[in-house]
Amino acid sequence: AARATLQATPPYRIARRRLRLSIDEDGTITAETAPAPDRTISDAGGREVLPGRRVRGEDDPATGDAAVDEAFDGLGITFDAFWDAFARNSIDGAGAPLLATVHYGRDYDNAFWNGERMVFGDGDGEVFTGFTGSLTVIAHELAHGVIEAAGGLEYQDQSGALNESIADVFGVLVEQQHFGQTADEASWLVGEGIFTDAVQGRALRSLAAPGTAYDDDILGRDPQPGHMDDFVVTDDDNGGVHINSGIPNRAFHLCATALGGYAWERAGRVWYLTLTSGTLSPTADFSTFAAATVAVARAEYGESSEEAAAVRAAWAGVGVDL
Ligand code: ASN
Ligand code: ZN
Repeated sequence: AARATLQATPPYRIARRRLRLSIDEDGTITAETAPAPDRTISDAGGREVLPGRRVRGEDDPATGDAAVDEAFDGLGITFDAFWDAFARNSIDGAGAPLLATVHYGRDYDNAFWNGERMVFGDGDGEVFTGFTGSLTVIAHELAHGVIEAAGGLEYQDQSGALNESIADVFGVLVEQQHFGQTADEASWLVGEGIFTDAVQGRALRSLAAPGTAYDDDILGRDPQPGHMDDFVVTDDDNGGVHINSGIPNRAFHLCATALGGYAWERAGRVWYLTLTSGTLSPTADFSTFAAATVAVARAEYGESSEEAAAVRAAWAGVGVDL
């Protein structure tokens, strides 16, 4: 008797879409096509020159270089999370390629989005290890691209702190989706796992408790406030964009934990729709953004919905007036 074997390795790639099969509790199989990422990882070889040498494309196997493969995998996870949670197809919503450079600079203690690609340092080995070692950092940098594509938030003062905060929110949401964690189960940490053992600290930032992520001899104490009473006025860091982001970060955490369940489903959806509404000014301050989230929650869930109430209470909890 003839025997036919259909061999294909999932995910099935047809053009740049994948067929995904899922099975629910009562055994119903659903087939859907989802967009696939288009990743290119380059290697700067320890120089601060972009893009560096192309080392892995979408259909290439793992390279064995941890930074290259972590970037590749992290970008894929982030791409899928944005699609699954918000039906967003890549950075621009239209399938833009995902470009990343690793091994950027020597002892380079940072990662960044430069307007067209994500760039990751290896860390100095004293304080930081490689920045691709954290999924939340990879998702944070990709989220900067999403924020820019959505109309942008000027990287200065409160709009800059919102830009940082929204990148952190998506950073943690991607991780929560990847691990299937509810708001109560999640760590709410950004940049866990990239400190060396010499550092007294859990992560770069905590959305749940800004100001408590680290307290270290070299790094000092995590400077983030979690309430407007402690807003930091400074000229450093574009007006403290990585400091005052603690305030909207904690507002998101308050909202997500008040609602419970998966944070990306309701709190995350409200933040995402606010960002992508097309009506958010690039110079929006905390109050403007807060009012916009409340308006979105009311429109999406109803004037007197639990969601609208949770969003309002969250901003009140961090001292941001609507
Ligand atoms: N790691 C930082 C960030 O993505 C780099 C920067 O300040 N641009 O926010
Ligand atoms: Zn950032």
